[in-house]
Parts: sequence; C-alpha cells; structure tokens
Amino acid sequence: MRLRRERADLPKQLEALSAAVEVGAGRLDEERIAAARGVVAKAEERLRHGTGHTLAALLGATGSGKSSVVNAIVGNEVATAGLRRPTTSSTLACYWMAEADTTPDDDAAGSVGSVQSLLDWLGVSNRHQVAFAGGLTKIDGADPDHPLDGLVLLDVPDHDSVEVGHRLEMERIAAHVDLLIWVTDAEKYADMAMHRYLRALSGYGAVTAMVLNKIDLLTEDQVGTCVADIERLLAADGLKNSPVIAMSTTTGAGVDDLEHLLAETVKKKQAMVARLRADVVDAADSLMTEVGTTAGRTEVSDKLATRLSQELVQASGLSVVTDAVAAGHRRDANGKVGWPFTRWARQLRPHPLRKLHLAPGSSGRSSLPAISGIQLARSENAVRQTVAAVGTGLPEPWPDLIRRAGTPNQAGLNNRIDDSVGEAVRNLHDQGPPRWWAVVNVLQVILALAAIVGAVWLGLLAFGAYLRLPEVPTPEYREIPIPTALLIGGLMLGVVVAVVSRRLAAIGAGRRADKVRQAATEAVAGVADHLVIGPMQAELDARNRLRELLLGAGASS
Ligand SMILES: Nc1nc2c(ncn2[C@@H]2O[C@H](COP(=O)(O)OP(=O)(O)OP(=O)(O)O)[C@@H](O)[C@H]2O)c(=O)[nH]1
Ligand SMILES: [Mg+2]
Repeated sequence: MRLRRERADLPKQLEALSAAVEVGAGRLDEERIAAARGVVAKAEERLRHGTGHTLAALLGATGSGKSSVVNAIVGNEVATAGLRRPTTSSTLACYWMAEADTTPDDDAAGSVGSVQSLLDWLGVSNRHQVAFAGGLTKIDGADPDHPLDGLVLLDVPDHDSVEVGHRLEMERIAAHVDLLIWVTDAEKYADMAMHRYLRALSGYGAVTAMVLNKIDLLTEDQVGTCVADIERLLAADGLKNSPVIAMSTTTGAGVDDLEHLLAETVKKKQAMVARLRADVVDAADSLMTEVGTTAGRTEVSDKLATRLSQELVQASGLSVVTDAVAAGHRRDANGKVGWPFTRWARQLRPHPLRKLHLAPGSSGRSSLPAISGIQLARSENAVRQTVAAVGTGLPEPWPDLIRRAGTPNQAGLNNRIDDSVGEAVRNLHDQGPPRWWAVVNVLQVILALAAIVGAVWLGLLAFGAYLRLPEVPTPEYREIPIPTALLIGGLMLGVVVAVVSRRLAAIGAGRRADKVRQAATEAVAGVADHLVIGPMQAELDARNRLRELLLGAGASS
C-alpha cells in the first residue's frame, strides 16, 4: 500500500516541482532551474500513461488462446474463449487493485494514477477488477502488496480476422502499453502478419514477449524445436532478448512463468517510477538549498513599513508645507475677519503657500524642500535600511532579490511623494474657507462703518463748533453721545472681534495643518507600499510559495 501511495503521489510532486520552476525562474540559480526543468520534462514524458499502473496487452491471431491466457492468469472465466472465430471483438481490461483504490474519493482517483481514467483514455469500456484484499478476492486475505498490484492486463481482439476494426483496435492499444505479449501456437508462430507487427511495434519501446500456447498438443521435443525456431525468428525481427514462454492453458503449464514475467514488469515500472521520484526529490532538494530550509521572515512587518513611511514623510519636508498651510490659513482669515483698518497691511505680504507653488488655484508641481541634498540622502537611507532589514537572516540570493525589488528609482519615489503632499494641500483648498468668516466679515464691515459714521459726525460737530455755529442737539444714549458711542464702540468692538477671530483662525489653521499632515502621511505610506514594501513582499511571497511547492515536491524540510 505504501508503494502504491508513493506512486499515486508522483504526479502531484511533479506538478509542484513544475510550479516551483516557474516561480523560481529568474530568481534562483539558472543551472539548478534548468536541471529541474529537465527532470520535469523527462518525468512527464515517461509518465504520460500514468504512474500507478503497468499495462500489458495480449496480442495474436484469432484462436491462438489470448482470452484463455487471461482466464488462466486471473484464475477465473472472465474472458470469453470459444470456438467461433473471432471470439473477442472488443478489448477487455482486467486490473489488479486493492479495492480501496477504486473508491471515488481516493487520492488517486481523477489523477493520472486512476485506473478508470486511464481506461477511459484508452477507450476500453469492458473492465474487470481482480480484487485480492477482500471482496472479489482471488487470493483471500492476501496482503495488499500483491506482485500484480497495479497491473492492467488487456485481452485485445485479433489482428488477422476479417474484421478490420479489430486490427485497428489492436494497433491503437499496442502503441500505449508497457508489455506486449504475443500469443501463438505451433501452427501459427511463423505467420507473416504477426512478424510484420512484431517488427513495427517493437519501435514503441515496450517489452515484447512471446507465448507458445497449446503445448499440451505437442511432445516435449516438438516444444523444444518450436521454441528454438521462435527465438530464431524473433532475433531476425530485431527482438533478440524477448523471452519465449511455452504454455498450455489447458494443463496450466507455463502459467507461472507468464505470471512471473508480469510481476517483473510491474516491478520494473515501479522501479522506473521510484527512480523518477528520486530525481524529482533531488531537483526539489537542490532548489531548496537556495530557498532555505528555515521559514525565516515571511512578511514585511507593519513596524518596518510604518517606520519607512515616517522617515519618508520627514524627508519630504512635509512640516514646511504644514507650517505654510497654517500660516496661509491665518493670513486668509485675517483678510476676511481681521480689523478692516489694518487687515490690508498683512495682505501685502506674499501668501506662504505661493513660495511652494501650492497656493489656492495653482496646479503645477510643488517644489518641496525634499529636493535638498540632505533630505534626498535621508530618504535614500531610509529605503536602504528597510530593504536591508527585510533581507537580514534570509539565505542568498534573497537579500539581493529583495534589495533589487525594494529599491525604487529615487527620483521617481521623490516625485510621487511630492505629488502626494501637493494633492493633500489642494484637496484642502477645495473645501473653501470656513463659513463663519463671511458672517464675521459682514460684522466687521458694519462695525467699521459705525466707527466711520461716528468719526464723521464728531468731525462735523467739531467743525460746527469751530465755526461757532449754533449747537445742534446731539442725541444720546444713556448720557453717551451717539457719535461718540459709534466711534468708540465700532473701534473697540472691531478690535475685540478681530482678536477673538484671530484665536479661532489659529485653531482652524492648526486643524487644517493636521489634516494635510494626515492625508499626506497616508499618501506617502501608499507610495512607499507601492514602490518599496509591496515589491519586497512579492519576493517574500515567492519564497514562501517556493518553500511550499518544494516541500510538496518532496524536498526535505
Ligand atoms: N488444446 C488447447 N486448446 C486451447 C488452449 N488454449 C486455448 N485453447 C482453445 O483455443 C480456442 C481459442 O481460444 P481463445 O482463448 O478464444 O482464443 P483467442 O485468441 O482469444 O481468440 P479470439 O478472441 O478469436 O482472437 C478455444 O477453443 C480454447 O479452448 C490450450 O492451451 N490447449
Ligand atoms: Mg479472445
């Protein structure tokens, strides 16, 4: 059972190795990859017809006794042997298999190893299972490692009857088997048609054997003569080493010899599969030396990613931008809610964001201080350290692969960061000024007008007094003359409103700067993820996948 399991696993191991070659190409040593690719190609070629089964076909003229031989080997009347010729018109498959292997959810089912799919593929619908571990037992309670376990014996239609279809069926089957057994008798062994086939079909590389059947009808001497004759003819066909088995299905003579040959063939196929398996495991082990047997780092930690984006944010000079955002906000606030008599003075100074090409309405590239040499070096250094940290502890060539994947074009990285910061500022501009500014602005204008009206009024009163005109009564409110109240109140309230508004604007400026800092930091983290962290993670993923595949291919962990 162990052997069968191993044979059934080979296709999966091969698939894993093949996938590992795909992932490893361009990453691992070229020669190792080429060697593994060679093993995959060879094994796929050898295992085209499945790994778990040995196919043996009984071929020969009609009436030579093929069906009788099958019955003799199976130990049961499974094939119809008869006098009416030809008897067998479609191929019958008898397969030796522990019953567990035919359950639908068995590992091997559906894989290359499944006998049912193999026979489907061969187009053989007459099937008979020779079970031997319970059920349809030939050998009751026999151990599952039966010498014929995995054998598929095919009783094939004749090649010489009037039925052309038989010959085509026989030729098709013969092209796909591991062992060709020609059944003949003393009368037919020199048949030209058979020898033509012997010569042609030997080219398929299958082992060829000859059964001289019906020896119960011959004397011992005649058997000896016939066998010698057949050996001579086989040698002439180019099949010098093909065994000749003298047999009688009637007496049972020679049945053991044929059984022995079948068992040997099964064993050789198993050996071939075992050899391929060893090759696959060797190739997987060879690749594993570069992948490393210890798991090591499997992902770029959040801590490293966060530290990198923080460093990049620092290097980008974002604080200069956020300071300018705050100062710009305060300046804009002053323009709307400042004391109208002095607000103009501050507006004469340039907008702090203008220097950075980030003033409202500008759309061009910002010119952040990241361009400065020190900051450029700082961002380069941050990337270098992260890349080195991720590669640490991994076997060659991974630190190098990770370095190559995680080191972006520095100018490209800086431009992307610069764009992110610029966009964060521009998104903020899109929000527009706070609504309370407009309300306070109206209030400031009213207060200023009140002060002006008061001033003009008082001026007129003073001028009238100067000209000694009769005094016009001045209206009062609680003993304070209205013009005085307008002038003093307008001025004082204007200043108070300006002071309070400046406080509020300062708080707003801080909030806006925070918003920009947050948006830009997130955007820079995104850029770092895209250009540095992501590509390194892709390499780590490739290594994780390779480890998994190579373990699946049988590499030792
Ligand atoms: N005397 C003798 N007769 C045999 C022996 N083996 C088979 N026969 C007889 O030979 C005849 C043909 O046997 P089959 O097994 O049907 O031959 P086949 O090669 O399957 O023939 P087709 O199916 O027509 O191709 C039958 O009548 C068998 O009884 C044997 O060892 N000795
Ligand atoms: Mg037959």
